[in-house]
Amino acid sequence: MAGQFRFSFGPWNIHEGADPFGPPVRDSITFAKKLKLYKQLGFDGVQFHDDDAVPDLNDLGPDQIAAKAKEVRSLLDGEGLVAEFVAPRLWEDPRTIDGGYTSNDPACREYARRRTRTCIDIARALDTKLVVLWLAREGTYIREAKDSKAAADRIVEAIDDMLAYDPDIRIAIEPKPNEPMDQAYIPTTGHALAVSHRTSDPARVGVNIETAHAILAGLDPSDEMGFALSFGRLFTVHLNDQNGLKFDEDKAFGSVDLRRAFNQVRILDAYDYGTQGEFVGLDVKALRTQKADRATAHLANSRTIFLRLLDLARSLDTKKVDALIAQRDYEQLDMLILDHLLAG
Ligand code: 3MF
Ligand code: MG
Repeated sequence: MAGQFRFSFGPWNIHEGADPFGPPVRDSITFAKKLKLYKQLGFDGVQFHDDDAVPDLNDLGPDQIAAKAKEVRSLLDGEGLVAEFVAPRLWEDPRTIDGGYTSNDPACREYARRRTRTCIDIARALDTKLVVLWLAREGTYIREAKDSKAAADRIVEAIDDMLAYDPDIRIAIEPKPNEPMDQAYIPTTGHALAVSHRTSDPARVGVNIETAHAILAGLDPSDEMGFALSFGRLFTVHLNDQNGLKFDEDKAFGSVDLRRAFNQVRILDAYDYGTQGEFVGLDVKALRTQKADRATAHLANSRTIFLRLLDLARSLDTKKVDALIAQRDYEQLDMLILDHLLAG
């Protein structure tokens, strides 16, 4: 049991602190230097965007992309790390201004599909079969600007294209209700799994549940996880925290609501998350106010909180819990949990 969890984060989680209102406040750290920090911080897996692995990939040919990916693979090997997933970055290129798979422009839709196939090639070169789809701009600011029925059809078609392109690849859709868009087309786990069931191979299409994204949708992250676990489709998670309905904060795990974090750890542990190779992924941002020499503390702290909550999940007196459930004494159950969290 103990120690079975492996942790991952993406290189963007160590960053310069720029936000939409101000410039960077910390120096950049090279990718190779970031990789050296993973093991020190207690992490074994690296999450990638396609261009985290192969910068400027739109300007490179297939051989150059393959060579660069191979180089990154040996960097990983050298550090004893593995790639957890690769995600196509479909929100920066001018051809994705109006979305990728759901763009109204067929040339832009074709670009998004081509870029995704390249992302799959990179995933294979990095020896991972998992592709994460954060559908950043697949939505609208103006309701009448796109056809929501056609958008859902196009997302299904784009995923079918990926499944056909590589028979081994698995897709984890990362739902988020808004930001950057006013309304996203795949806002929740339920939407993602409904899409999954319309694809040619639903078993290969699951979800990446991010704590903050579930909260932004007004939902409880642990219930979202339970729903995905029930379908056998929780392929990965992006643990973090979020202080109410505002911009996506990516705060350290458990830093806003410990009990909500406890319940996420508890459901993951209860249903053997991790035993099929799933990573405990983090998506946490260093605060802009953090000085450079301590700007990785949010990662180590999030991992520590996960492990401490894991101890609490495992030491919870399940007999007492079951007895209170049998008596329908949920007030006392509430108190038992609060006592347990305070004592821990
Ligand atoms: C957006 C996110 C992203 C995605 C990442 C992987 C910065 O709100 O959470 O993290 O998780 O791009 O697709
Ligand atoms: Mg995320």
